[in-house]
Parts: sequence; C-alpha cells; structure tokens
Amino acid sequence: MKADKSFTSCRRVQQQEYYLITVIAGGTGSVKLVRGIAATLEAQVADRSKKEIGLTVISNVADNIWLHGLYVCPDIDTVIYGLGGILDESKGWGIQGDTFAFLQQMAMLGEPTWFMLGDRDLATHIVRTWMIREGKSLSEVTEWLAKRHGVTARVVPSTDSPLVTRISALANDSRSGRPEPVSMHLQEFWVKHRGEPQVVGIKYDGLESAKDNPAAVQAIKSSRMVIIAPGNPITSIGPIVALAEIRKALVHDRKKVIAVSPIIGSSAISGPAVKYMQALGIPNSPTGVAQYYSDFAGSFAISHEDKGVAEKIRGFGVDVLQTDILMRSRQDEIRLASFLMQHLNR
Ligand code: FO1
Repeated sequence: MKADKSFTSCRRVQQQEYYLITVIAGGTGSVKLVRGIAATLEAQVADRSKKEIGLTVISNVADNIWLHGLYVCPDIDTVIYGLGGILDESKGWGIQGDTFAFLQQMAMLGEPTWFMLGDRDLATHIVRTWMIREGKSLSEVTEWLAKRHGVTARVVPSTDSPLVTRISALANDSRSGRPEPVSMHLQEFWVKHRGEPQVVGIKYDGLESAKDNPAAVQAIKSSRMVIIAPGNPITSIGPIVALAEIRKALVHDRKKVIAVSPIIGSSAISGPAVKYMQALGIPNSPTGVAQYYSDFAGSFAISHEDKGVAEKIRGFGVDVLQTDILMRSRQDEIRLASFLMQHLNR
C-alpha cells in the first residue's frame, strides 16, 4: 500500500513536467500531420493531468513578413487555424470562407495586393502587431492566439528573434538586360513571382544572431518523441533545425527523432521543395532529404512506393519506416500519426 502511494506521487511529479511529443513544423505541408497527432493524442491519452503537456509544435518563423504595417506569420497561423478547425483546406492557408474586401479596397488605393490577406485573417495580424508593439514577444502572442482559437497544444515559435528566408533568384537586370541574382523575401519569390525565377541561393537572414526559443529547446529535451513533419526541408524545417540550440538538442537525442519524407519518388507532396533542393545541390528524393537530416533524425518514414531506396537510407545510419505517407483525409492524418506514435514505446 505504502509502495503504491509513493509510486503514484512519483508518477504525478513526472507527469507535471512531461512533454509527450514535439513536432517540428512548417505550414501547409505540415499541418495535416500536426492535426493527426493532436487527434490521436486526444483519443489515446485519456488520463492527462491538467499540467501535463501532450503536444508541442515548434513552428517556423522564417516566412514571417511585414505587410501593410502588419506582422504576418503564415506557418504559425496555419498550425493554429488547422488545430482550431478553421483552416481553409483547399488553399492550405488562411481561414475557410474568408472574404477579401480589405484587399479590394487596398487595390483601389493603389496598394500592393499580391499577398492575399483575408478579412478575418486580417484580425489575427492586427492583434498580433499591436501586442508586439506593446512589448509582447512572438511566443507570448502565439500562446495567446492559440488559446483564443481553443488550441490545447502548445504552439512555440522556433525563435523570437528576427529570422527570414531570403531567396536569391535570377532576374533580368534593367541596365545590362542580362539575368542577375536578386535577393528577395521567400514570400516575394513564392507568391509575388509565383516561384518562377531560377533560384541560385537561399539564406536564413539573422541566423547568426538569432536566439533559439528556450521553450522549444526544452520541449525537444523533455519529449519522448520528436517528429519532423513533411514540410519543405529548406524553407519550413530548415530554418528551425539551423538554430544552434535546437539542432544540438535534436542531435543529442537523435534516436527519438522521426522525420517524415516530404518527397515521394522525385516529387514533393506539396509546394516548391524540389526547386529549392536542386538549387542547393540536394538530390530531390527521399534519399536526399534523409541524408540532409541524417545527423539529427534517427528514423525516416518513406512511402511504400520508395521501398527501393530504404537500404541506401540505412547506409546513412538512419532507420527506415515504410508506410503510406500521403494524407488525403482526416482518417489518413490519424492513420499516419498513429503509425509514427507506435514508435513511442520502442
Ligand atoms: N500563399 C499563396 O500562394 N498566395 C497568397 O496570397 C498567400 C497568402 C497568405 C496569407 C496568409 C497566410 O497565413 C498564408 C498565405 N499564403 C499564401 C501561404 C504562404 O505563402 C506559404 O504557403 C507559407 O508561408 C509556406 O509555409
């Protein structure tokens, strides 16, 4: 009886500080798996105490952009809207059923409208911006926003410091008429220029002075498992794992890190990953991503269709998991999440 009591209290102490799963996530390519893990945890971990934290999502910030005097954080918002059940599923970003009256008015005033901010989405950016102007950190604002959307997972920016992915792409120089490299914000390249110019370089501006979010580092250290979502390895996952303390924590606990391939065959599941990988000389294949992640991911989940490359990936010292990694429905999201979470108790 006595022994039972001490076991219970010890377990309770552990539970209070216990992070179960951390997901490293971008936006559109990551949110489905994040949602699947949240739903699976909700169903499985019935005995959670209030203080135990089931899921921490470390969110990319390097695609954040200042527009119209507002701070827009696409990947953070995609995760919050996804977990909050209001994400526009067809676009993979923004709020479902949103309208664009604000944008029409901006066009009438001659303002740039290449980045489609919806009317409801706009409220997020307005509130975030004035909270930041009042001195709140991005972490504090994100925590508050997640709560307002009824999100129980912790959404943690990878850093509160300025960090921006800049793309160097070829554009015709107005004087020489010859293509010259021009540096632009990721959103300018992807949205304004529709990802068309040839990419010649990619840089995470501010990386040297950026301070990793201690909450993100702590979440990785305390988690039983870290999942790298199938986001863009260069512009979504890359700017997170490039942060020194986050990378150190992942490398240290590499065995508990499982990455999901964002590539099947030679094609990205979504978005421009292939274009960026080619620009950096990384093979656009699951093998290329596995090698790129091999110092911090102990396991790599690939599609059944790619079973032919499993042996090559094992050659990098990475375990290979094979399953259906495409998520076309909520059931698929939960199926993939459950498959990965089976490895919690290895
Ligand atoms: N992507 C687009 O392709 N076009 C847009 O006009 C656009 C607007 C937008 C507004 C808010 C938001 O949170 C995301 C938005 N995105 C848009 C998505 C975004 O550009 C990228 O897909 C992510 O940054 C990459 O993760």
